[in-house]
Amino acid sequence: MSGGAKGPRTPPFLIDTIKSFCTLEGMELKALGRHILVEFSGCNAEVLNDVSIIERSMIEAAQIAGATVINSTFHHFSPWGVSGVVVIQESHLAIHTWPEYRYAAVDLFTCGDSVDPWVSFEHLKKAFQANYSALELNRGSLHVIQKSDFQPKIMREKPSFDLSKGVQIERNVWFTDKDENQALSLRYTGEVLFDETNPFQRVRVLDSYSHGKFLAINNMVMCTERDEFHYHEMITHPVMQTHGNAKNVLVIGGGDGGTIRELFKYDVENVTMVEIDEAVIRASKAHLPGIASEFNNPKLNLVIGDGIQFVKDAAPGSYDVIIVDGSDPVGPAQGLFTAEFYANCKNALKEGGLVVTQGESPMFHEGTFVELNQCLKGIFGKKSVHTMLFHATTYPSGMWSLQVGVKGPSHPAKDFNKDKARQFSQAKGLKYYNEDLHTAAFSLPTFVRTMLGDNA
Ligand code: SPD
Repeated sequence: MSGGAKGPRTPPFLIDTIKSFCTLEGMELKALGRHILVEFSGCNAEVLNDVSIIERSMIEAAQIAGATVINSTFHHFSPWGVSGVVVIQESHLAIHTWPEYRYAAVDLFTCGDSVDPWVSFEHLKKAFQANYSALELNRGSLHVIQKSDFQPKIMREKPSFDLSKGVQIERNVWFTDKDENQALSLRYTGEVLFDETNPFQRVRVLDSYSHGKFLAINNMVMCTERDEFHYHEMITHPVMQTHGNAKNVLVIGGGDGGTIRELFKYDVENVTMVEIDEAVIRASKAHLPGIASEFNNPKLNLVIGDGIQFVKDAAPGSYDVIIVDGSDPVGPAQGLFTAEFYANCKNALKEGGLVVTQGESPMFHEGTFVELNQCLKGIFGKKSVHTMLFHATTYPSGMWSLQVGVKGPSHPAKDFNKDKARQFSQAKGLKYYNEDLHTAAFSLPTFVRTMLGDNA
């Protein structure tokens, strides 16, 4: 069977194999199983690179054909491609994809006559928007093999699962945040709670086994329910405690809501948040309510727009604290890593004000980490830029930085009220930040000091 623009040709050795096994017209051959080898070509390359879509399509293909799914395991490769198997009570469905060739090799193998593998084939053809060629083989032809009087020493008394109770599919599908050489992976349920691609970026909410639901932008983890407090407490409290009396605060980015949740633990007059992508807010409100809990706060001035332009247009001396809670420097966040942006931030700060920005990782993005530090030093002066490290357990490498620029003489590691910081963190039930960690976060390992030229 073949279709589409150009079906791959069948190699001669395969034709011989097929001839010896397959059902010939007019002759009834009995066999143990049916095996369809499918060549899907001209597929949608994005689909072939998306482990979630492929896993879901393969499971659906099994179920639509009437198979009983036992479990599945899917993996995506770097830099692209997906491999996976759905194990069914009637055998298996397997796939390997080459998005760069818009090609997928698929095996659909079913035993007995209760499942029609061509139904699975039809489903996948549509899902991958593919041209195809396919060959059906009978496996275990009863012309070739005979049943023996095999008597196992130990008979299985019961099936390994009780079909009357239904079968819990065990899925093994992973989200990976990576560059060419390093990665952080979270196993997730396979359910896609939110998935939208807009002109800015792709926004997803997935449900991981170890860290709860998580927000991903462009294949990078932004925050997980389990460890988001590390990041959101550390991007907020050291600068707020250092300032001591911030009333007007600006947040650039931060659409998941975690940073404003922390800010509203203070007696602020107003918080302006400028998020370029409303989909991030919508996804977080719908699926991460524990993080997106303060969007109805009357002191919030929410602006959906370009934070870079907003800071450029801001009146000088408007804010006590500016928090740059952006994504990594790809897509719309790129402009958050420029000298022009931080010069505008400095201009928008009051005297004594502080800007803090997520500063990437000295172990994962060494280049960006150092460049951002140099960029801030160029704007605020060498002595007025300070780097914190904290544990970001779901960002690649687990070691993340926050970089602070101060418009004034204060030193954030030293000039804060330790007693107030202790009382505040206890009263508010903070889980990461405390008065000791405030100072400790600014103590850098020697190799990081060296990277930043701070050893001299
Ligand atoms: N690599 C991840 C860096 C993400 C920084 N922003 C996270 C947003 C959480 N509010």
